[in-house]
Amino acid sequence: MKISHIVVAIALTFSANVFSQTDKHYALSTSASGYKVDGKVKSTDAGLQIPLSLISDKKDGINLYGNTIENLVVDVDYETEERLHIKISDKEKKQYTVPDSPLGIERPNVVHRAEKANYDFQYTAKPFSFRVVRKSDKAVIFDTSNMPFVFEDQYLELSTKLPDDANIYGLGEVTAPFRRTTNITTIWARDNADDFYRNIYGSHPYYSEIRDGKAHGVLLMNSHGMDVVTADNRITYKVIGGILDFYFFVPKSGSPNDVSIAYTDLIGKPLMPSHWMLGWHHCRYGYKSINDVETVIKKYKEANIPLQTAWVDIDYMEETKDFSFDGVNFPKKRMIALGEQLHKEGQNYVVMVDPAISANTTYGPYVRGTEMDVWIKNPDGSDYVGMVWPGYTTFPDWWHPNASAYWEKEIGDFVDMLGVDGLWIDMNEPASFCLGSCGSGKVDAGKQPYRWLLPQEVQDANHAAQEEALKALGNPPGETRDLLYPKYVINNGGGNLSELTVATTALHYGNVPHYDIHNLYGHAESYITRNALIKQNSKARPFVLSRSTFVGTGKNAGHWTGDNHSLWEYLKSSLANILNMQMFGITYSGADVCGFNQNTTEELCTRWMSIGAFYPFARNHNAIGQSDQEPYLWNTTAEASRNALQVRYALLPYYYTLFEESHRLGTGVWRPLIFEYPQYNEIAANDLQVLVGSDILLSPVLDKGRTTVDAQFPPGIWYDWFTHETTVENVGKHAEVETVTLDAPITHIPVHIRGGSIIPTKQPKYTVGETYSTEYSLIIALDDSDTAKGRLYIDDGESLEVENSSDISFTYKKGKLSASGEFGYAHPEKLQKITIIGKGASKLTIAHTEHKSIELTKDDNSVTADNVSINLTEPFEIKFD
Ligand code: MIG
Repeated sequence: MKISHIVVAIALTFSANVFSQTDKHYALSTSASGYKVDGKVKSTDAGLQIPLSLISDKKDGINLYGNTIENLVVDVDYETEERLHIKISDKEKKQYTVPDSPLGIERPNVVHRAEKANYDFQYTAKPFSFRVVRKSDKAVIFDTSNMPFVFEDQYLELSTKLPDDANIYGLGEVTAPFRRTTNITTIWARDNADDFYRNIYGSHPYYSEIRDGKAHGVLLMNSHGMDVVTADNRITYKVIGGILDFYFFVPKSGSPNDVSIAYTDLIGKPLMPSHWMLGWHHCRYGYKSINDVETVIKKYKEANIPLQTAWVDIDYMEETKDFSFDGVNFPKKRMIALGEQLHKEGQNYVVMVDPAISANTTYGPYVRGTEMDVWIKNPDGSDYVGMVWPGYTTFPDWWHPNASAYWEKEIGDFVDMLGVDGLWIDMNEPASFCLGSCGSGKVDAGKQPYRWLLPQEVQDANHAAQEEALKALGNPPGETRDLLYPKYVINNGGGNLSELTVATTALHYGNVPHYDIHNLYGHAESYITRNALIKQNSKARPFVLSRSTFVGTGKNAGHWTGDNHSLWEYLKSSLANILNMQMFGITYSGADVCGFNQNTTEELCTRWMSIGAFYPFARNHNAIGQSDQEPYLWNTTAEASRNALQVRYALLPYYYTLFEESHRLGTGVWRPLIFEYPQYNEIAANDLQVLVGSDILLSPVLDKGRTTVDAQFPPGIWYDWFTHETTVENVGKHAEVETVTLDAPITHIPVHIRGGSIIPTKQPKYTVGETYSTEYSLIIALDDSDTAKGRLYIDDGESLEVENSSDISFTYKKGKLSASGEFGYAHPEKLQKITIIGKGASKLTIAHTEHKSIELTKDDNSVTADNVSINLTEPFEIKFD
């Protein structure tokens, strides 16, 4: 459906208010002394090593925000053709570095210098600066020259130049337009309801730039708090600890997808979900009893809105204690029975677990954790006490050698008893309701009123007392840094670094202060939780959804973007948030559909269900105290949900194939248009449409009161999913991006298929299992030379270790569809239906002598062959005339 073509290119991006930006965070440290090469540059196994020392002639240029470190070492490793590693560290190796372990990042062991690298490394000796040049087009992709370079114990600063109006993507986690505009991105894991432009749950000091159609990526592997300024033709890193450990990703092709592949080669590939995880999920915080949950499941069914997974939030717990049940409203027996019932219906079950453990000597998980000594500690070695939902709590220290065993037991027993299919790990920034420590010795102190429920004077008094207590605890022994109040104050949305989290002075195993490790806490929990689930059931792919994430978390867990609001701005920004996660290698990700905080409206929830149905991880979720938002509550919402979910479920094999690609290569399941068509700068900022893989284009309505969408179409042919009409035919050498106004009445979301693609589908049913048990269909969408290509991946959809699988390539050329590839999947899978869309398709016929059973039906722009009945267990060809 299209209304009109508009020739002018318009910029499609969501806009949000930029908060006031202070000069301090923007400013460069212009008085900095800088460094010079001092000594012999050595060649090493994988590259070279450059010794640096401080240029000491400038007295005012040292100790800007900490203690200047005089001697540095630059290790330049040509790790692979596509990956350059530049590590600038203190010679004495005292600065904290991200651990080389699954609780940090497991680094590849590089022993040879890559031949024929796609990049050049160049440097100047005095002052020291370096450049990274992409060989193919001589583009200088990183250049630190003529800008301050500061290396202190609590302050690192380094900048690179950028061209005018550069296309920068990534850096987070933050709610902001996908293409970064002038801003500061602060990185410090924080429990916050998705404030625009402020730091929230996860930490990803990674960006990708697309310049003249070519992309590269840059990671700063550092777990400390930082501000990253993207302004004034530069990127400036301002980091409050650690080292400057950079990785550059420079694939030869310059394709943004290849940058994602190179990035995940280093950080780990995204997890492979099971079939069921790709179905529709429903959740809410604030169901009053298990009856509510059962009613929701029933009403979904009555409304024929497919529901795959029912979730239960912390409501089920007794006094919000992990691994316990509210005996009146969510009795254990009925919670177990709910799981059994769901499984009987082919549905699934997920519940929440928080990391904080109620500090109570009558509570098993606390007693056992104390015996195993797994808690984060105060500087004096006593157990650190914070406060979360159950009142005073301790926090597992994931780096303690007993932590995995502890969690395996608690998680394992619980999951085994309850029969859930996965865990949702929340509050792992970690969130805690005091400013740092709530004061030690609060074990058995009972449940306290949440701080926001107290009168303001009491809150202020408590806050002041907590700050005093925090200061009184002092620094860990031997610590020389100011961990509580570092002189460079990052632009943390929460203020003090220890605000609403564990104190930066608290200690992890090996006397590592929380200051250094804060951003890794949720990442570490996700790894240990995943492994605990695997221990409990080594056959099925584990399901973990984590709120806090770090570089590489995507291999352990999926992510939801946290507490958004039921507002149109948040519907819009959800697309950019998810696209960011795709880049960060957390491809199984989504936002709370219909909005978490505040009350949704029928129209907003309807539009949100329509696009939410296509989120890689698709779940409706609501906050406590907000009006209900189950999609069956309004007729239009119910209809829109059925419409969109039918497409989602039809596309399950396509999604699953994309997830397999993502798991193997690291590419996004959702992709911004610019990642597929990097040569067209007019789509560089478009974050209001997305591609699923490269072949399905979604153009949702994201504004109140609108029933049309101004959609950008990259060159090519684009067919309407529902009508098979050609919406855009824009081919030839001089084809440009075309903007089309699409009709989108309230229950409709425009979905387009790219000409040139072959899409595997199933017949949408109520559950994922039922859908998967139908036979396959193929949609062949022709390009301007009547050809098309596609891929289908098949396995059993649940095994952690895949024993047999099929990887089938389809091509259509000159009227012939052929299938080749690997056919290892043992179960007979049938192809039953083929739809060919494109000019002349409706004139096609088929040789009936060979395929007697086939029935052809024709449309204006397509032909469908039914009863094809071909086994997808071996190569085949089928010819249309
Ligand atoms: O702020 O468990 O982001 O999804 O429903 C309350 C209750 C704690 C925050 C999560 C949200 C969840 C809620 N949790």
